[in-house]
Amino acid sequence: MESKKEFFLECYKLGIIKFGRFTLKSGIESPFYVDLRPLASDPKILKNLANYLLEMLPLDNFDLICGVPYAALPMATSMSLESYIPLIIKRKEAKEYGTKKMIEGIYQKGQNCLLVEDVITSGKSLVETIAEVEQEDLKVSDIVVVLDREQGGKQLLESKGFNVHTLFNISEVCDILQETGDLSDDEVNRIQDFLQGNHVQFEEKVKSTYETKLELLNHSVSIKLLETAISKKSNLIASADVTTTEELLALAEKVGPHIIALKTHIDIISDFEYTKTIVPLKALAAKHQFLLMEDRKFADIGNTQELQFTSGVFKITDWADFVTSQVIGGYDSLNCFKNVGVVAIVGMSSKGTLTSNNYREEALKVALSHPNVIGAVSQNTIPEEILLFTPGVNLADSGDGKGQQYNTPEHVFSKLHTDFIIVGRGIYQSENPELAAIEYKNAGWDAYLKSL
Ligand code: 5BU
Repeated sequence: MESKKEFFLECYKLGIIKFGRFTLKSGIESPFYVDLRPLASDPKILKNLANYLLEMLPLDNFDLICGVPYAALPMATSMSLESYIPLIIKRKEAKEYGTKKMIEGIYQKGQNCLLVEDVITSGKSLVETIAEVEQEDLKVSDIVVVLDREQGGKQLLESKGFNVHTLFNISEVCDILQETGDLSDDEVNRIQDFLQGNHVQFEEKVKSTYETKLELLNHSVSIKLLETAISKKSNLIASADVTTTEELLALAEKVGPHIIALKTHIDIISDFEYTKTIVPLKALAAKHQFLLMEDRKFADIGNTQELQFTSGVFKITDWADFVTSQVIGGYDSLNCFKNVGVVAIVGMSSKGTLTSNNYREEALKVALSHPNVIGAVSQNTIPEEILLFTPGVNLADSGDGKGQQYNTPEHVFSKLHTDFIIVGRGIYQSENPELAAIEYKNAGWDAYLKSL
């Protein structure tokens, strides 16, 4: 092979680095812009690149190769072809249907996976990718990078104990291009100045403990929920989607000690009578110290919601500690829920839901600004100012054949930073609902601790 310098110049000819003034994603103005994707369009260069990268590495250490999507995918593929180390593919987003797998390909737990990245800046996407690969019980010890922008990412990863191998860094690239006359001395100085002042730090998002949230939040229902979670070491809400008073009370009695709240769909109880259903239910809630969450999903104008909340046979206002509501009726439609907490429906768990990015963003604005709102139901992370409730949790199934999509407690805590999991059929349809509640309580608590 030619020298590394000659090889770089060949790559440079493909237009992978541009000099001038560029505004980066972060808003920072940079004197250079790097895009290594053109390398994949020249087969000879791509093959040589793979071999240069492989040459730097202790290849015996790796069972698998994985590229960080998307630019590094062809590089990882070529490295796999040249080295016969099997390739796995990391998705950018989990599959919408079925398994929610983040990694495709054949692999076994405990295998060591080499990560390939095209450009390293802050190290953010690598840190995220590593977490996702480790989530599949794979190990990561080494990362190979084509170009280091020398903005702190390499040091960050090294401080976390990873070996980071870089083929080129921006300083040596500047030297080469200064030598060939492609870059003037002035330009080189400008780049050096930029690099000195631009070590990008990114905030690794950490999940707050229930104790921290307790200090942060002040709605009485949020406080009660958090205090109950801490004292019971539970973040479990059981969804009692049963259809008779007898089943409802029996379930509440069994799971009561292990949950922080019981979620009802009170309108599915066929023999509902306030005195026979609600009075004993409230007694059980007091006995076992759990809150009552009525999953009414109000979705009307304020006046109608107020009537649905206070009147009819259910008189939800008299007994529920908190209720769910759509926010489709707008901010004012939530004004009537003065004496309870509101959990706003921001995103739904069902396949094909219309709660798109755009909708969720607007729904969150309402939720975050309304004083009655204590939290949101969503399948995405939300700001810390309100609590996140996540249904669609099941340890055994990935769906129900009717559109429900399930995740594990582990997934919703580590990925969504949820606060509370909601489990329905996983508990009430189990042969022993009490044992199932304990299992979900423990799984939820372990996942919470792990996510901190
Ligand atoms: P499951 O049996 O664990 O699938 O029950 C989930 C419960 O959560 C059920 O009562 C639903 O009405 C509720 N739910 C949901 O599953 N997904 C959502 O997005 C919303 C509510 Br909002």
